[in-house]
Amino acid sequence: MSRLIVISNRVSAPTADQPGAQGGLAVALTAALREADGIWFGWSGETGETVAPKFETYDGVTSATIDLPEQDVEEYYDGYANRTLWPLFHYRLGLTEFERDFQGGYERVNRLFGEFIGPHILPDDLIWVHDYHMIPLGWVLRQRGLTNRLGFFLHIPWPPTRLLTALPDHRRLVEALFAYDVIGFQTQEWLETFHDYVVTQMGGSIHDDGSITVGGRTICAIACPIGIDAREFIAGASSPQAVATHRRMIESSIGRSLIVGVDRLDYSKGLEERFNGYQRYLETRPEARAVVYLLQIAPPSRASVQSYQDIRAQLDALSGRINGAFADIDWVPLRYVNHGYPRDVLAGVYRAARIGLVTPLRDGMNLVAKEYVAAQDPENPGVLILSRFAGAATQLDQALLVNPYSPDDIADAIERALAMSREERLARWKPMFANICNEDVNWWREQFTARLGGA
Ligand code: GDG
Repeated sequence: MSRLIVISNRVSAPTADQPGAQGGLAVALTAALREADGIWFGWSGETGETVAPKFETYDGVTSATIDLPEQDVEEYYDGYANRTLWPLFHYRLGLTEFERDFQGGYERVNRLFGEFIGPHILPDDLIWVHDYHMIPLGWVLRQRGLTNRLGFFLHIPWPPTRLLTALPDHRRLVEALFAYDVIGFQTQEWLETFHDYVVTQMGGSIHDDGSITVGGRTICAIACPIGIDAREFIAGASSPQAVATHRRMIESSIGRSLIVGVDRLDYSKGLEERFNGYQRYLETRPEARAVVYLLQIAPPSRASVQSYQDIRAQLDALSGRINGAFADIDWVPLRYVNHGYPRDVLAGVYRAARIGLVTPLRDGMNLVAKEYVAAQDPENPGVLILSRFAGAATQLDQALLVNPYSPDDIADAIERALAMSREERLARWKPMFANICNEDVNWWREQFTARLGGA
């Protein structure tokens, strides 16, 4: 069996300092790495001169991290990854910054990764690179003479060709993807958008078996939706911490229905639009006031980037206005919380919520939607309201699908969800739950690595 090498911007394998599993991706990949005696490479999150990777083996999994110089972090991570590619790939041209220095830093850091990781790769290793931070890494490794099987998975959407062509040197970025043997997207839609670029901009051809040829090089491109670690999450939902949280939530919502949102504080998650939709609901259904409340958990992320500071300020103002306008002496319509909670606490919150409100404007997949479904009481499940622009909508099509830009659509869906019979809730929840259990994170990993291994 070949070793598996995983490379991503940050490493979330457990370490002695952080022994707990860090989410579904970490659980799935560490299990695979343990089995395949692999290594997970990435940035340490620290700034400093880049020297040889720091190796650490914990619980059978080896992680290896490097520090990056401050300027590199500014240009590669804050810059090209989070101020150029992230907004552009989420259809937000107006928020996208085009700086040549960012691109330079991005390519420099990818070369740096290649230089420091390259010597640790053995000829039979399977290499799996993750996400938009690392698109050129495969190409860098090929330049170093590597002939290993190389795979790449994009966790975020692939943008429409007309948006992507606004990126200076877009073709250079896409050409780099052809250094990989297998590339994976979250959904068929993103895969087809990629096909469109390849055909219209590169004169490539798409074959019936899904392979793509451009200028004599043929690679395999697949849609391979990521799942959650359903088993772990369901078990977590009946852990003592989850049960205690569930009780606490029920006690604090007597006579009221809880609507819950959980998201990194990111403009792609449609939080402003969600608050507007909820406000529309309160405005137009005065009889419903005081019998619902929205709990929005939104831990800040990427706080050094201006557009994230802006969205945070906008949400502070909007949540204040909603509460100021609608609250009563014994009722607050919106509990808006800017910090994170342990996963088991989240599971208890999800289970207590009559509605899971997940309304990203654009999302590669969205795991919160899947976690909400997984955490429900099988006898009395809540209702998932889901943006049709999340990758998850292709699998969770029994949710109430909404246009997240429309406050009326969101308000109507809230009304419908609150009135929904137990029978209909069960009929909608069951197939979604089955999907989450069948197409879980291990299924996703196996689908991808089977292709990568040449099966
Ligand atoms: C990218 C893509 C794709 C959130 N708040 C807390 C907390 N979270 C956890 C959630 C969930 C995860 O963070 C967020 O995952 P998402 O999938 O919703 O979104 P991104 O972070 O944008 O992820 C996305 C994903 O990659 C995987 O491919 O689905 O489309 O954008 O697991 O539960 N976790 C804890 N406390 C919190 O307060 N513990």
